[in-house]
Amino acid sequence: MDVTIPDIGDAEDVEVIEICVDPGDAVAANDVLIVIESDKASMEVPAPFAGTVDEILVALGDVVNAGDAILRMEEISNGEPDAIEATPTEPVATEEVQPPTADGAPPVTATERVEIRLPDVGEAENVSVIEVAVAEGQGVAVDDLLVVVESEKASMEIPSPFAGTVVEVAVGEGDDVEEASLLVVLEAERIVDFPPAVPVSTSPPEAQPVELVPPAATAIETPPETVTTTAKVYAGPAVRRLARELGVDLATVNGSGARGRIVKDDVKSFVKRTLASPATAGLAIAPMEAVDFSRFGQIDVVPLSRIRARGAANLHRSWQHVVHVTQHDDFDVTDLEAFRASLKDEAAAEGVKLTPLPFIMKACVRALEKHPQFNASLDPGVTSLILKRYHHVGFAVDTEDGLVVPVVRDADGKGVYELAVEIARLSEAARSKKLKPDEMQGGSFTISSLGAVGGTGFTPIVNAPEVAILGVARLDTRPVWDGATFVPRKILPVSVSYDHRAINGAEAGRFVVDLGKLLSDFRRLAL
Ligand code: CAO
Repeated sequence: MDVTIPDIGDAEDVEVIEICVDPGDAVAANDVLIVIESDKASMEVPAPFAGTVDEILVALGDVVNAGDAILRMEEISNGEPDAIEATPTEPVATEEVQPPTADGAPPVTATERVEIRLPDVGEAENVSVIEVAVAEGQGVAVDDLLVVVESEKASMEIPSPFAGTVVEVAVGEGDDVEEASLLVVLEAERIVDFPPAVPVSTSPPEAQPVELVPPAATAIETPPETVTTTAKVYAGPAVRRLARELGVDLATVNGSGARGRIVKDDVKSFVKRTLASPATAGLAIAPMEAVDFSRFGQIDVVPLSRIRARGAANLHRSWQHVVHVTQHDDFDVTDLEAFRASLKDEAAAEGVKLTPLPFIMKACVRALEKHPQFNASLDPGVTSLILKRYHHVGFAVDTEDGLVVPVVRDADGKGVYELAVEIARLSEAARSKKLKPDEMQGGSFTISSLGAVGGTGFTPIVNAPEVAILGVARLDTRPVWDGATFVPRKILPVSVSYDHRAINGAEAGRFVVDLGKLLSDFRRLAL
């Protein structure tokens, strides 16, 4: 059955900004399927019924309107998404069972101990409890959050399948768990439906077996880096993503939604309040005043794409946090260019476009290996430098929607041809909007090359939380004095911006000199 965009009021041409499910996923009614965003608001589109996702009919960035089909779902008739389920024990009725009355057998309440266990977590390994939202003795309603677990890729909320009282909390925050691990024991209330035609009896009838069908857990995409949350947080994926983008710790936000659920407006209000508070006012810059430029002449107003808007926020954050210093240099790459020219046809025959960038990336990785503080991040408290043993090198790609930074993973294990192929593949994926999220994450150093565009130099902004970035300008033939005469040499201007909190000036000088030696004489890579 097709699921369509519901009535979205006055909004038209809204953008799909998040797809929360994959084909094959089992979802419960009201689980978020996709998130759409107009220029005024974003809206989560929930599953109208429990079922299995057959096919997704939209892609990120698609523009949709009310009535458009977004995905195809197969309904599970009894509402039982069997792929995602807690594992209750056999229900055992207790003494609170009441006999039915003769006149219509009203439902009666029974309680039973139910063990809530970790559902199937797919191929996830290293699942740990990041949040325990209930305590022993606490009453819970259906769907109240019990526990949140997190793997390297996703976090998963385990809601209560029944109303009742928590009699045991079997896990604590930080515990490692696996499929079927006991999480919580509930004294669950359930309604016993007696058949209307049950004959009058003087003794209580046996309780009818009741199928205990917990609702599906809700998968929440998180970035690969570990998010540590200590307080109870009840928020959907879009809200968690917004909070991550804005750097808001959801544990400190009050939720105004049902059962204290945090909605996007809560996060936005929190940011506004924080910025306005005296504690942070000293850091805030006076806001730009809105100017009506049309008073001075004709204007066009072009809304920023999401990529551009997000990029702007990230750049601003880097600009404010990182203590930038930029070191400039000119490398003599005459020999490297001759080498590259000699390989160009041979590479082209293998379908490889050999630009200077893969050579530069190769040399960078070697320089990073020698100067690990450039392949690092500062912890947020600026108490330690986290040196990364991996070398995932990001590179800036200019797309029509704005700047995108795909990441070449394990660049240290790749040769120049492999790097060239990977750079071409990732920049093509970036331009055709086909980059996967994990192809833009985990970078440990970035290169921004404007060589094909032009210019003699620029000061790149560090791609925080990385601590250094290499800017490459256009290589040019210049007259260089060789001691006797001027000779034509190919000169590559570079600029390395770094976070002065992590790297001192002398270290930066040595890094740049070593990089220059590698690019001036590529044979050094063999040493
Ligand atoms: N000097 C002179 N010429 C250069 C050069 C340099 N530093 N770097 C590349 N070139 C040449 C290439 O050799 C190629 O020439 P041929 O077609 O004759 O071989 C031409 O410029 C085009 O190269 P390219 O752009 O196809 O490939 P690339 O490997 O140099 O770069 C990529 C790939 C994705 C980095 C680039 O296409 C791009 O998007 N650059 C913009 C990055 C950017 O916006 N940075 C700013 C970020 S800060 O706002």
